[in-house]
Amino acid sequence: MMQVKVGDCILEIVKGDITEQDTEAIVNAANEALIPGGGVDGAIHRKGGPEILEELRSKYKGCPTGNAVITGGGKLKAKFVIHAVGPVYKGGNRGEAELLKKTYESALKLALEHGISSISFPAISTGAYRFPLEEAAKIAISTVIEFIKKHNSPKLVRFVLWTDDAYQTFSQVTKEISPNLS
Ligand code: AR6
Repeated sequence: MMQVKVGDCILEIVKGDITEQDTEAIVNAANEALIPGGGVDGAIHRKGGPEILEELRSKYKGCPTGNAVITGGGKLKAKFVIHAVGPVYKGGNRGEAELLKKTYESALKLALEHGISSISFPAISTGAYRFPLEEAAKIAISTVIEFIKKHNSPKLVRFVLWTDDAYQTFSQVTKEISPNLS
């Protein structure tokens, strides 16, 4: 586990399962159709129960890449799930980096609008969507730091990494970026 202070806020890097987090919100790595798939998405819907999908169906038609929508957390510990749609990686020349940044910003903006003070993120796009891990980590960490510096919120942002490789990469990138924090 690793913690870094950013102003009054805390950025945390942990290894674990996003569905077990007790932060007010957790973020889902969703798809544009908002139809449950595998990975994080599958785990959230399995553990959270059918009401999350019912709410998605009744409120939203879908969600374009780079955007996010919010529902309740169903049976999860988290009160809210923010469903964020990251880009499919297609070689790196199709705006994937900008879209991944926008995805994190969209999720953080929704959190701000709902007064959410603690949130957990997975490594969006690094599974089925094949975004290279190190580049994804640099974008994820720098975008979160930029946002919390600007808004002084959320008070806690936790990255929850499933694999050793993802945990090591996110920790290393945070170490490289954090000395520049003031
Ligand atoms: N907790 C935290 N991280 C996890 C967990 C978990 N329980 N399970 C997997 N990961 P992915 P994507 C990691 O594929 O790449 C779905 O089918 C995993 O090791 O969940 O954005 C959706 O419906 C990887 O590092 O999301 C979409 O169609 C990271 O979470 C599509 O996949 C993201 O992997 C989205 O693909």
